[in-house]
Amino acid sequence: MPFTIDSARNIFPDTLSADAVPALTARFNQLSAEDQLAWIWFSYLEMGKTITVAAPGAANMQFAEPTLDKIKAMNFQQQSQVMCDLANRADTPICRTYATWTPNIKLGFWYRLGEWMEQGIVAPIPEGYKLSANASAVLKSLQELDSGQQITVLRNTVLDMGFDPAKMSNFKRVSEPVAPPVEMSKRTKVDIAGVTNPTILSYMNLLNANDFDELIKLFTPDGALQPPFKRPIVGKDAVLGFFKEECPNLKLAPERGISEPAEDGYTQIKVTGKVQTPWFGASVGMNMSWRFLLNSENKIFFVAIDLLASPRELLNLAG
Ligand code: 45D
Repeated sequence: MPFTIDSARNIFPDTLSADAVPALTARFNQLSAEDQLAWIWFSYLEMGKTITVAAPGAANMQFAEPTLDKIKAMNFQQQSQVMCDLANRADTPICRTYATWTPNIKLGFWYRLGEWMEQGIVAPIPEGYKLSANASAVLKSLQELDSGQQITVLRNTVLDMGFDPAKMSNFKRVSEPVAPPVEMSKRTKVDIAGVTNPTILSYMNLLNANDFDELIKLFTPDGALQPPFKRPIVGKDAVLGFFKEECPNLKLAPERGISEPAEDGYTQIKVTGKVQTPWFGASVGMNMSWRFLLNSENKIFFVAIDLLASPRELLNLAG
């Protein structure tokens, strides 16, 4: 029987992903809006002791700027209300605008608010605010995770805020302009122990070069990509859109892999290694795996990207 997207999701079933991330995100979502904001503030401060967030690029900020200006002009009480509305996913103009932004615009927006809170321009979390027992327990669980898992939880909490796009009739996504691909002479090449397949090497090298128009040519027309903890994104157009919105300036550092024949002339390849996000650079190396299913023409029919449960999983290449 030929592969379907659903059956492809099960290749290399022994891959252990970081279940603690969705579990903690779900617990976070049960907290009150006040607790959520204070929780993010405390975890952000806590993380800041060991890792630093890089300032967002101007491209990520231009669409958030008008909203930020409005918030800056408000009094503390109104500012606190806006932040609570975002956490409550309320139906307000700002929550609707927020819903149209890409993840990087949302993160840039909160980055700026965080700076302003520190500088006293935006209402801070009240001094002496005491987290509920529940929120403290969630914070403690976060502290027990590795830094790659911590920043993923933090990213999730920010992305889930704002009005629900599914409830918006005239929803139109706002994306920042895509950065041009890295110049040929400045491109890097990965080496993967155990993998010489040119499609896999090109996938890594083209993604590292932000060359998404070439990258998408490696996929079959009905090909799919499954990001960590997400449903597969199906079809070339949708996958290309995702690359342009969420993948600029990632750094993929695959280390090792295994390649095996599968049914119908397909090949399944698992690769493990590190990924850096531009937000944290080399200070956070996320332990990741890629599970590829290539058709007989060496085109990508499916790839799942997983955040791994532990560094030990980097060595788990069992089919
Ligand atoms: O509420 O091969 C305050 C794919 C307090 C593509 C605050 C990939 C109040 C294919 C502090 C102000 C993309 C899948 C808030 C590979 C308040 C592929 C602010 C993987 C919110 C490899 C909080 C890519 C702030 C991966 C500013 C895995 C928080 C990328 C900032 C992962 C948090 C990227 C930030 C991650 C988190 C980025 C900046 C996990 C960034 C996380």
